[in-house]
Amino acid sequence: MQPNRAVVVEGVATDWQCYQRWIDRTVAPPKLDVSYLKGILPNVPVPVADCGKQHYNSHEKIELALYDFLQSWESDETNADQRQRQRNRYYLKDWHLRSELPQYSFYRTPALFASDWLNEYLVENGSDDYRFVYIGPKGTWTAFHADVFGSYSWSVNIFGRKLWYLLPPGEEQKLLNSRRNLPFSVTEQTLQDAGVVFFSILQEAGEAIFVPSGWYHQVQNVEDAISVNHNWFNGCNVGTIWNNLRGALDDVRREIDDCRDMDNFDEHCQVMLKASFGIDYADFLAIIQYVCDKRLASFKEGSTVQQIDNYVLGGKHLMYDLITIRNLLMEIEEQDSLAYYPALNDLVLSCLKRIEAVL
Ligand SMILES: O=C(O)CCC(=O)C(=O)O
Ligand SMILES: [Fe+2]
Repeated sequence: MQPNRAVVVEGVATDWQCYQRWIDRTVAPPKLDVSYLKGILPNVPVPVADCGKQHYNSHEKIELALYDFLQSWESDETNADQRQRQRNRYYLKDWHLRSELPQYSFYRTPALFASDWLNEYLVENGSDDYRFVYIGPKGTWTAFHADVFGSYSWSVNIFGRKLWYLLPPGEEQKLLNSRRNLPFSVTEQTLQDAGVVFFSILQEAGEAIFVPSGWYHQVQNVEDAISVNHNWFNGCNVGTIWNNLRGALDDVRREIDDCRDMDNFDEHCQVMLKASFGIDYADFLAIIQYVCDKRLASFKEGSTVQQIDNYVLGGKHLMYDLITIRNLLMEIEEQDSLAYYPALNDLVLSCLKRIEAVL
């Protein structure tokens, strides 16, 4: 994670409940066990991308009832051309199944990815998380993008195969058009023609892909495929997230510079930052403060820190987290980034004081 390089990790999912039970591997070829899923999951509305329709730089999103989606998945067997085409358009993705059914533990985050400040904070505070399920028939795909905030992502494939194109940060610049827009989709040919350095990875069931911060990627389900994925950040990339957040605020300020003299200009900028980037300064610092105080409390009391999925934070890792947060907050102070936000600046200073008291 620290060198921000992509990694494939094998054999991380074979003991997962979803790996073992969602797929009927007694038939050839193996297939999704739709009747089992209908038996354990309620007929909830699920988010579905229509891969036949472009909406800005991604696919149009609709909502379907889970059982209707699963029904169309099964229509495979009919072989009727039209139904087949319909089936292979709809991609169930970004489904918060884990938070919707918290008592159903169908997987456990691989230990390698257990240090996750974002979901640790969101889950423990009852907020919307970044833990998703993807169920995509062959031919569905995710358009060219980099992940939210510049977060890491891990994606574990539990069924089928996915083809990934992954670009180290900066390589995407070679694809900008004359209006400085990135393409909606890429092919191996367009990447090669543009002289882009990229990795092409065929991900098998049971394998995890670690997508580092700021790596653009495009993903295609070359077979019916099912995956679990988290977006997150931790001590290794929190500085990148902060820099991206700061950059996004700069963009907002530039965008509405002509309104600089209005009342509450700086607060307006934060509202727009949240709308465009997903979080604002207060959200980001609330996560940092929460992670920091949880570790400080355990440091003082000698108790353990629970991370996501009941992983326990080791003593050296705890120190690493605290030192990383101290360095980040000192950098924020040196940059004078919170000059317009005195309440947030006070929060940072008091956090720093609490860390300095124990380090
Ligand atoms: O599997 C997909 O379709 C997309 C996954 C993705 O973009 C990610 O894990 O960051
Ligand atoms: Fe992604």
